[in-house]
Amino acid sequence: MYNAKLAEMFEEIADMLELEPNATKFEPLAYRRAAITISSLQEDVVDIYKKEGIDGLMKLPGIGKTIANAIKEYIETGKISKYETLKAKYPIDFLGLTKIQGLGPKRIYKLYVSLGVKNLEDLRKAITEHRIRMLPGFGEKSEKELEKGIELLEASKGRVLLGEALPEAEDLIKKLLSSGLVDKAVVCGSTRRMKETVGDLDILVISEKPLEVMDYVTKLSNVEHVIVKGPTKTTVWLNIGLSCDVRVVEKGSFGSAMQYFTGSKEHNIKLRELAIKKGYKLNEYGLFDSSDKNVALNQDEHFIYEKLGLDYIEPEMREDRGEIELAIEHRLPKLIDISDIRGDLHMHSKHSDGANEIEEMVLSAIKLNREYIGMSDHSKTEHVANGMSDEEFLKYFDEIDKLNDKFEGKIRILKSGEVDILKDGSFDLRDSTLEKMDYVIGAIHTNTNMSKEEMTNRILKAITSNKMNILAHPMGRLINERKPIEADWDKIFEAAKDHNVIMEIDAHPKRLDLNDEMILKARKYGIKFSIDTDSHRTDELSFMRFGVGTARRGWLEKDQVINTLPLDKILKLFGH
Ligand code: DGT
Ligand code: CA
Ligand code: CA
Repeated sequence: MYNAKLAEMFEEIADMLELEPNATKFEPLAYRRAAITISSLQEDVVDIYKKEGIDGLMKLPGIGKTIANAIKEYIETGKISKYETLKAKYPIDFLGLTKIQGLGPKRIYKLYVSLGVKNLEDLRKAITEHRIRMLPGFGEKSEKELEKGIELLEASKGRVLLGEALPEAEDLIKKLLSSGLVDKAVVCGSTRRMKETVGDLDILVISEKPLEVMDYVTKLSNVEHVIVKGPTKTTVWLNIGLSCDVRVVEKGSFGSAMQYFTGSKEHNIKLRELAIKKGYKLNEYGLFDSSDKNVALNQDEHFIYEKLGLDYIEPEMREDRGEIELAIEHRLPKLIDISDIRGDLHMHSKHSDGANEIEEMVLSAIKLNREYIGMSDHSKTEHVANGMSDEEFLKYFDEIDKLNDKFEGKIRILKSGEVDILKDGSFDLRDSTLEKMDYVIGAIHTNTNMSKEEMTNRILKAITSNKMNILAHPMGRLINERKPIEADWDKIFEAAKDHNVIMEIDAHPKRLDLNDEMILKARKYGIKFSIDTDSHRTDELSFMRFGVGTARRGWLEKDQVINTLPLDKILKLFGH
């Protein structure tokens, strides 16, 4: 798949255009939009181009003639001349450097011009030699922050977001299944467990023609190079910057192999110990009794758990966090399922930093069979996100009223806002504006470096004000990029329980916030959760599954998640 590579090139073109004195403001934006469109496409751009040509490409949101032609050029020649020209002028690794918190194209260029920094390696050296603190506009504080940014990046090295890994795995599986060479192909490992980041993909295949399968895999357009190729296991490096193990197994061992390669390792170790206690040997080939007979031959995973005296454990729970003990006692939670979801309470439109009109978001939600959605654009403190004033919110609500008339019987659009919780714990909108909302989402975006005590008090004040219904992305982290805020979560969850404030599970693959561990902690307080996509464009409404996966990793059941409720019940919950 060229999608990921192209998206990266467009991002870099945008970075470089931002430095071009005679480029308009619109140009870099257009390339960034195109990058987002392409990276979230389900289909390979090559396939779109082959089927429908330039016109097919131009039908994609945010892709005009210039960019469609650039895609064509890349497919045909492997190069984009605009990229080459700019790159000759700015020989800098923007992709690597922009991953560091606090570094945008302009600052990167400054570092290049004054210190010759071209990549991460150079940057690290400049920090060690204390050359950055001497630079005007940087100083000692910046130098230390860049150092921290590099540490964060190193800690996450090589792990790719679930939001990128899962669609890639699905694409590979689709191709394998359509190759005519395989009977079955599934994804296992951390991807199947819906872990927020993935170290490598693990794909399991049944086939009578393993050699041909491996030939087929190594030639796929997703593959950058082959790491090892063998008849039972092949490892390839994918264009998206992730390695992938493909294993071909015997038909009779498929269930056992699926159980084994789904992991986690810790879960498997405990399960194997249990098997030994019961007189069995468990491995990727089967479950063997004392006479070495595979009792799980031709059986599925469910059989293995049952044979060991356990209830079936869903993949998202297999982390050795107490699930095996519960399965023995038949006390496992019945996990929430994506089909339980009825609404989506957090999304943006062009009224703040979203890419689509409210109506486009509504149509997209109808396609997903949502019974209701909540429009929740930003409030005024979020200048960069084009946040709205009190007056603008009133017009926003008028537009929602009109759309509710238009879509009556099809979907209900709820009025909300992602309202900034200021430094002192107050909101940046008037009470009269908040009262016009069906429910209020509070969020922290500014002054995120407060001390733990100050931050806790700020959030507690917002919770106890009784003006807020949902706390958005409570931890405020961006996976691999921005650390979570510091706060006393026990106090916050306790107050949330007392004041009926709902904790969000933001389903955006960069956020997944609350994360699994925090959900496990929060659920003990008996509070409720809302799984929201925080969509900024129509195609992001499908992020719901990542939020549901995270909720399942946090052991949540349907009745702990408010957006599984029908419309009337959810309105009642919000006090209407
Ligand atoms: P990742 O790739 O770091 O995101 O995490 P996983 O869980 O996908 O780990 P990976 O790819 O190393 O291995 C896939 C599965 O194979 C793992 O979840 C469980 C199984 N596995 C791997 N190594 C071992 C092992 O040494 N013992 C046991 N019992 N299982 C293992
Ligand atoms: Ca893996
Ligand atoms: Ca692996």
